[in-house]
Amino acid sequence: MADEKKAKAMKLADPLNASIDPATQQMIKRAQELGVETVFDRAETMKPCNIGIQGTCCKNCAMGPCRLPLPKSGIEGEDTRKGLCGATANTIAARNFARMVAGGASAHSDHGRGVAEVFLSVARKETEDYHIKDYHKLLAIAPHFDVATTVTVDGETQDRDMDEIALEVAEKAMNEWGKPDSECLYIKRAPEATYNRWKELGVLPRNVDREIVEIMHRTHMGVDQDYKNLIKQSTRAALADGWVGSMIATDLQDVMFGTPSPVQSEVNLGIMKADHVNLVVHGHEPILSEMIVAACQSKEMMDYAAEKGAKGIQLGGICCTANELAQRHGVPIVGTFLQQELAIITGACDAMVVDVQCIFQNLANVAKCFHTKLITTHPIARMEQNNVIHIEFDEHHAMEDAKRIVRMAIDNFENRKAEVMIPTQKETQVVGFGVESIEYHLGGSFRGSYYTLNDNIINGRIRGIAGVVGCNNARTKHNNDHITVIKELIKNDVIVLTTGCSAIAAGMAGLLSPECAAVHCGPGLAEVCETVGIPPVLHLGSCVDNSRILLAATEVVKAGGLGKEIKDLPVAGSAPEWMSEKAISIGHYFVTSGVYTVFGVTMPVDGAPVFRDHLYNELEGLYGGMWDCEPDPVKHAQKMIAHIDKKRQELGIDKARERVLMDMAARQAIDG
Ligand code: NFS
Repeated sequence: MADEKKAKAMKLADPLNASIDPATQQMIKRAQELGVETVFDRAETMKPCNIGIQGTCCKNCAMGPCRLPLPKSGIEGEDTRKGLCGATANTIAARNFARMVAGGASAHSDHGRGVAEVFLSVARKETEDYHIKDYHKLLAIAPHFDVATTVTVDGETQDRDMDEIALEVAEKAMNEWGKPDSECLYIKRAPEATYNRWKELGVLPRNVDREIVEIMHRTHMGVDQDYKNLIKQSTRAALADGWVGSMIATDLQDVMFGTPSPVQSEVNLGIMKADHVNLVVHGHEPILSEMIVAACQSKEMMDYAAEKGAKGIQLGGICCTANELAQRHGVPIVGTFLQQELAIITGACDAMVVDVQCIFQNLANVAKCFHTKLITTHPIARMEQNNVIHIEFDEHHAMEDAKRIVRMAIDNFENRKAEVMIPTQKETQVVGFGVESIEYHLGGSFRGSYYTLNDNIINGRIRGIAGVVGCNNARTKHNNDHITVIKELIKNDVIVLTTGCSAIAAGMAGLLSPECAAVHCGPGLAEVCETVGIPPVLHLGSCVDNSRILLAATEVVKAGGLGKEIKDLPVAGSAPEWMSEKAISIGHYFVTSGVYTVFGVTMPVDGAPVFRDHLYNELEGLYGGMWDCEPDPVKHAQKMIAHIDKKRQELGIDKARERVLMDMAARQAIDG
């Protein structure tokens, strides 16, 4: 009876309004037919809290929660709103913002620490399952940890022993999280002028853990009550995320699992196969999923699957695990963050293996309605529901654990209960660009460098560079804002670098293929893409790989002609459908690295207009970058383009673009 009432109270999503993707629409409908609830339906039933959304609800002590919404009529004269302790709306919103940065930075950085720990076991030769795959990358990153790659013996310079280098890199990397003195070594990877700016402003991170802990201290009741000072600490923690924790995660993953280079793959629910064992990996850390790839490819597992009547094993990924596996192995991507429940609702998901971050607890409830085995693997991320299996993954017996998981999926193949319904939609995509491959592709085969990219920016064929990243959010139409923003940018000759679920969305819409340049790009960008054979939207990996975007921008600065800092470049950042605390940390390190960054949906700052002005305007005077929020995706992209044009003008290269476009029009007129 109670259940019936609940079912009646539950509103259902309109599939056509919920997503722009036909496969997603089809599966939402399917879920509703089967009576299985999804995030799309819950978003209809539960609306966000009107005060929380403004950022002005404080629950940091038990005298509250104190709620300070902005009066409908706005504030006239002095803002007298305060909590029981006297905390102003600015303090409350800034504390909440800082805690989001802390949450996001800790998620990325703890992932980085996990990678560094595995790398330390590799360097100490304590594991047989992981190895160094890319020695070249190891040698490239060693100097950034102040690790020498050569030694002088009898006055002669010799290469240093690789094992020694690896061990020292591993130890120095681990130190970045908790060393007692000075500053993080990796922060020096930023352009020199930016590093000096941070030093002057007093925001150089000391070590990753300390900056996160200090946010928790400062935001405790009765500590930091100056929104500018709170944001200064948020800057330290966010820089520690982007330039240290996340960057080390990316680099050491490349060293152990290989630096990505462009590879073809497929994306969307249609990659699942009815006659195969479907194993879906979901989460973030490639430590586990790399082993699962190897296990799935082993003859032992393939034979076992055949024995059980399956035509093979189809491995697929969701969220950033998907990006990690796609960029290194071409493993197909099942979908974005919002499609995780839908993968199970196909009825063909024999096992879903999760590690950390972005995992819906409702997966367990959905899995109950099907035969799917839901397997948690990480000691810090377990689920309370009793149908969830926990297999704790350990780098010391990684392959054994991976095989156990794959075997469990194969054994489950014959247990499918519901009728299988897999949408047919899937797209071909090219993924796996990185700092190194952009250099190679845009530098041409004779000189690998960023000069050619810079030349094309200076001569105006490429108007600027945009980073479009981040999540999906059930408060917006799935993928709509990502795709609208990206299309608007490339139509205006802005090349797009993408990561995370935004990258998956781009793949699903066919924007990660070189062929799409002719259809969607402005004439300048189309010409560059066609000449070098790249897509106008470059997939740079997972969310920790936003560090690749920072480094690509740094390379552009180094190649010359476009200013001394990232803030001088014609670049802009965007997270059109963000939802996670990680996105706030990413946004803040982009802003304080000098990038104008626009978020979609909403920003939890509207209840504190003075604090909002600090983020949206005042930060530009300090760092050259600033925050903005624009939920309308076309206006969102236009704001980014306006900023890019402002930077072109400041650099004195605005006229070049007019010339190049005129040339092209003139040329087309002749051709025609
Ligand atoms: Ni990024 Fe990756 Fe996706 Fe958002 Fe979640 S998967 S780390 S947080 S939802 S982009």
